[in-house]
Amino acid sequence: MIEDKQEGNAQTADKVAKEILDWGHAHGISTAFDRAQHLKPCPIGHSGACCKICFMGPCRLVGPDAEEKAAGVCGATLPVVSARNFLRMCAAGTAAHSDHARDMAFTLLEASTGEISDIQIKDEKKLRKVAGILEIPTEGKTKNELGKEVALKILTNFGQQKGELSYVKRAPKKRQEIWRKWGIVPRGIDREIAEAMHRTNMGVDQDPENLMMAAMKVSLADGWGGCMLSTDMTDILFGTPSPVHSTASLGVMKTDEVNIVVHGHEPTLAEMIVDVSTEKELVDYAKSKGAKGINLVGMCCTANEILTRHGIPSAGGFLNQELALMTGMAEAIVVDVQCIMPAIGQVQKKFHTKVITTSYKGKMIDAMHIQYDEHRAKDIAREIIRLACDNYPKRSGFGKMDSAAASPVVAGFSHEYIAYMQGGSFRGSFRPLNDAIMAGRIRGVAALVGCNNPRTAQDSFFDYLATEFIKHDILVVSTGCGAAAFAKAGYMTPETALEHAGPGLKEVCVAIGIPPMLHLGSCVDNSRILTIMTQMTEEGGLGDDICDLPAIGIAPEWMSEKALAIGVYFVASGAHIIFGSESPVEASPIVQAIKHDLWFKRVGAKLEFIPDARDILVASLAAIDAKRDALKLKKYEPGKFGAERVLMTMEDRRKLEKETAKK
Ligand code: NFS
Repeated sequence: MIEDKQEGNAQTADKVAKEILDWGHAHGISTAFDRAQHLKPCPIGHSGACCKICFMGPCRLVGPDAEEKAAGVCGATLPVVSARNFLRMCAAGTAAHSDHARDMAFTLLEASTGEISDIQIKDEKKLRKVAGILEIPTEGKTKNELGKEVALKILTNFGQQKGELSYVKRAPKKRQEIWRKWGIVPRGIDREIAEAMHRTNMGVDQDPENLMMAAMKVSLADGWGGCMLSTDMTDILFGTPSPVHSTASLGVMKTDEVNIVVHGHEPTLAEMIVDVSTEKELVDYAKSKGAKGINLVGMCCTANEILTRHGIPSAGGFLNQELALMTGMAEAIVVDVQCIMPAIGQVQKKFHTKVITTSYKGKMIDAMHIQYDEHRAKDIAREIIRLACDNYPKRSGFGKMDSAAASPVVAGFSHEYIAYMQGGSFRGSFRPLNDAIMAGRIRGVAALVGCNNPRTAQDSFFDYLATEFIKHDILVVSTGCGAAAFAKAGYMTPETALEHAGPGLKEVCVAIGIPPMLHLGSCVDNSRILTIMTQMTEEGGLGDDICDLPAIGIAPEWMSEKALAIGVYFVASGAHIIFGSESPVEASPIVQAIKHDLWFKRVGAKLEFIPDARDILVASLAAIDAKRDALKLKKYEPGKFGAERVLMTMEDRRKLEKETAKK
């Protein structure tokens, strides 16, 4: 598949998606996979050399010696233009995650004050923990009193004008000092986004270094702001995930049930649909329309949210959305915000599927709109389900109608659960993982995250890198569409460790009964990886800052501005990050050097773009081994480990917990 991709032959490594694509080709339906082949990217914009921030242009800074000689009408040079474009992408990504977080904060507030009756705080333990981090006294307060205070405090993080975001202090001490030294501590989320837009306006910031430091600052507002806050509030409201079994791929669609696909990002409406979809009255309604029941499935990050909390099957990531309609079995696809292809409005016309938009922020001309209102949350969820049921008899028979096999998946590895599985409720910590890394049993950790992009054969880079990593004893953690890729491929089961993992990683996975690839949730849950890295650092033995850890982050098939913001906040947090594809600032060697060398000098990490999957693997292994060397850890040799504390098995843990509970 990697060879196919290099030759430009294959469109996907997802077997079920391929069957549907083939069916589409036979029936004259083109999708993003086909459009990507026909529509070549503009090489000028693709490499960051196009400036369109004012109406004297667009100015396209091309030609030999463009970096030295070319300039826009205003005199903006190529490095300024590239850095400005880059900063704007990071600001947009930050805005998306953070606006989602803002909505979660209002939901938490209204759930706490009782203005919303359909949603209640589910994880009080986490609420109290978060309140502690926010320095809100918890003594003697009810969960709703506390929920209100937490929500209000979080809301101040958006409009705060001075000072530091509340969660900055969750980072390792050394990291905080680095941020303060370089002036990149985010003050308020909205302030950083607005300032980034101002600075990139015509005639403001004209220093590429300064612009690229601002990219780190706004992205930090995403990671330690929007994303982390959103993860915490979602856990508080809907529960902190722990492992659940489910299935993944477009094979989750059922031929004889009402299929409802929930797609997008904000989990609130999806949670309501999950809640009411099993109500007898609704199931009977589905049956009255000739269906055997209601089959709810997720897509993109909404899928990850309801998969990790409820075990709802995932129909896959970003590139599967048009294909879900092409099954001819989707009665409704319910969308809110982000990563929703305008194309589904067109594809729907060929099928009976109803595309239902639910956010005033994200309407589509060809869709029907049912505005989500949390004050009537469950009623709206019921209305949507009934509508889908009404649509069931309208199936035309056109579509790739047969149910393909879906892969088994174990998902739901929150950072809390990962600590728990390394020692139970009373001794949960990251010590065993750190010890296993120090001893060379586990070589390092790789986060394989981010989107699919039809310019890469779907999932091919993910599949190749993940299987190679675990073969080399590298534990893989994943979120977003990357996690969906592994779930669809059937890699997220404990059995994968037996089949594919190297000897050290296999031992660890077998001892605690986990897959070698851990599903951590949606893209905002990349913040869980920040927390894990911080906890590993604080645990001791692997340096005292995130940049010391033998770890790598990779977004091999990225496409979204959100992915870029995530990549940059990880770099600013000290993690070495590699993106697949060409660099969006390729045209400017000066800006390339800034995100590589200058960032490395200042924050101890860099952002690389490497188009070839095999080169990504080589660079990743080298980076992990270099970190091991710098820490003077035992040289990694497959099958040869140093002494280390033995991990508790599940059985030991249960025994210990019983004994401790007795006491
Ligand atoms: Ni992330 Fe989620 Fe997927 Fe990319 Fe889009 S769904 S927020 S941006 S495409 S991983």
